[in-house]
Amino acid sequence: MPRNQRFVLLGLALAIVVVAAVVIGGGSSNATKSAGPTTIVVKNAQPVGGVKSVTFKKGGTVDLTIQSDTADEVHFHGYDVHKDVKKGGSVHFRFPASITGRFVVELEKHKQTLANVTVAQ
Ligand SMILES: [Cu+2]
Repeated sequence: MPRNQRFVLLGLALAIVVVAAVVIGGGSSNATKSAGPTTIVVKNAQPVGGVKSVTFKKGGTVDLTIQSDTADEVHFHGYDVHKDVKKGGSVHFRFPASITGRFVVELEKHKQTLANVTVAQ
């Protein structure tokens, strides 16, 4: 086999290894990272800093605290948990992240979205 032809083959083999490493590596870095305990502050019935997107890993724990200066009910959709919050009070949601999907956490009576929670593999 001529020398330069061998280099071409070597180059091709190297390219395949690099592509495989990128594909495999990319797959593992896509794994869900859990946000951990997260707090959302509500002022005048609005989430401070805007509507947050929070991700929890399936099989882990959803841990979300809402501190509110507005009395209302906080509704965690999908898991369908309702908790009343007093003016100046807080509510704590903590349960197993068993259902995958994207769920709205809403200040129910004000029909205000506080957070979009994603539970993913
Ligand atoms: Cu709701």
